This record gives sequence, C-alpha cells and structure tokens, in this order.
Amino acid sequence: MQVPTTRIVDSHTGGEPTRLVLTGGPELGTGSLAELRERFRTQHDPWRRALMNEPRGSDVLVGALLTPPQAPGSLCGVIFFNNVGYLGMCGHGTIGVVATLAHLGRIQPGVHAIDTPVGTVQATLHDDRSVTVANVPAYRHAQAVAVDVPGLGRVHGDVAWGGNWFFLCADHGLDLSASQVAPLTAHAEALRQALVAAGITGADGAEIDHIELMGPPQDARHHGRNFVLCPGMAYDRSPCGTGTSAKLACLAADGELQPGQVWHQESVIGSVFNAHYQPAAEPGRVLPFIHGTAYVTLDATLVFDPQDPFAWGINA
Ligand code: PYC
Repeated sequence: MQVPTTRIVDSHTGGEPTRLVLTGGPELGTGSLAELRERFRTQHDPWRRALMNEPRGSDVLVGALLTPPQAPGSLCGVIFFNNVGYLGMCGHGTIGVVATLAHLGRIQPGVHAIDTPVGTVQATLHDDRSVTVANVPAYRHAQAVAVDVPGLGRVHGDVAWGGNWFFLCADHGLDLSASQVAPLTAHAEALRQALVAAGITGADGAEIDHIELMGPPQDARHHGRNFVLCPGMAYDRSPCGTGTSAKLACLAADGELQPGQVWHQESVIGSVFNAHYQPAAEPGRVLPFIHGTAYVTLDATLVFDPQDPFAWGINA
C-alpha cells in the first residue's frame, strides 16, 4: 500500500507560522472557494488535524492549502485552517504563502491576486522580499459594545470584520507584555465566552472567534500594540493581518486615521506590521493594506503511516 505524503513548506511572519501544503492533501473537487472550504470541513477534516495537530503540528500553526485560481487573472486560491477549524482570510498567512512561492522560484516581484473564501486579495511581492497585502474590505459592525467578563468586570469593545470577526477591546486593564501571555490568554478566552453567552455576534449572527486586546506600543516609533487570541486558544505571534485590518476600520470610523496615513501595529512579542487604508467602494468600508516579511523555516515531506495510531493527529 502506498503511504500518503504531503510536501509542505513552513514559514513565519512576525513569529507566527504558516504551513503551506504544496502537494498531497485533500482532493476538494470544484466549486467556489467557500464551497471547497465547506467540503474540506465536512468531508476531509482528518487532513486538517493531521497537518495541524500534534504529533506533526502544534496549536500555533496556521495551514494554507493551495487551490486552482477562481477569479480570472488570479495566481491561485488558498484555504486557511488551524488546530480547530477554518479561517476566512489570514494576513500573516498570505504574506507567508507569497514569501514561500518566491522562495520556490514560482513567482517574481510584482502584484499577485490570490482568491480566498471571503474574497480576492492582492499581494505585492517587493524586491526586498517583503509583502504588502491589499486585504478584503474591512468595516466596523458595532461600536463600544459592553460585556461583563468574569475576572475582568465590564469591558467595552468594537465588533469589526477584517477577513475574520474580531472584538477589539482597549479598557481591559491588562499589561500587553510577552511575559503576560498566560493571563492574557485566560482573560481573552473569558471575554470570548462572555460574548457567546451574551449573544454578541458579527453580521448575520457570525461567531466572533478572534479577540483583540489593544494597548499602547512599547516602542515609541509605533502606534499600537495588540494581543490577539485566535480560535483554538493560540495567540497570534504576529500583529494579525486581519486583526490589524479590523483595527484600521475602527480607526477610520472614529476619524483617528486618514486614508494613506501609516499605522505601525506591534504584536505582543514586538513584531510589527505597517498598515494603511484607502476608502473602499462600498460606503463605511476601508481597503486595508498590510505590509510585513516572512521567512521560510522548513521544506519537508510529511508521511502518514497507516500503522501509526496518531497518523491523523491527536484530537485532544
Ligand atoms: O494574520 O490574519 C492573520 C491571522 C489570523 C489568524 C492568525 N493570523
């Protein structure tokens, strides 16, 4: 019997890893990317667990499965996923995918359109290997929503879309230092659960699955710092591309950032995305631009031995 294998390339963007699946993996057939993601979820989820979970992966990994392009002129499609499920878009992951394709010699500097389940993004690979992602339009859905959180008390935050749903909270009273990741994770998870309990959602009842705690930067050259808890309980080591997009939408809605004005967003480990926005065609929305750099860390073949009891991941 032939043992299944996949060729993967890992990279990290501001410390946050992306695992790009180049060959092997699930056969998703044809359809829109949203349909392919749903087929991945309902019919091929063991592949996600095998690629993301221990013993091959870890909670912090984000996976990226390449698909044929959907829109005319696009380079490819991509479906992002992690230890517990599937993402809409992923900013650090898109930067990782582009840097990996460049590392493999498959693309040259220039603009490359990439389709995702929530829309097509434009990724510019620069000569210095950095990448700017023109994300899907972002917007604030609700402002200054109050929520009572065990251990934190009453906090307030904006609900915003940046390619995933975010609750952006600044009055949490917590220290956004790397040494505080354990309590930050516990409080952010309590906040996420409090949103669910209170029935606070994104548009059309969508679950808010990313919590973004905002605070002042630790480096005076930057504008803000964040701690982002992703679904699956891992925190984003990068400043989170979709989270920074959601932040831009809120800054724009508050009149605190003008089109083209640069915002330097720090992550909880101190990595930085440079961001700005342009008005989107649809009123009330912005087109976010996220700039960062990814580095390739691993080029490997994963082996799925049918005799291995954990070949399809530890589903703890
Ligand atoms: O960069 O958009 C992002 C992201 C989402 C989840 C982890 N990173």
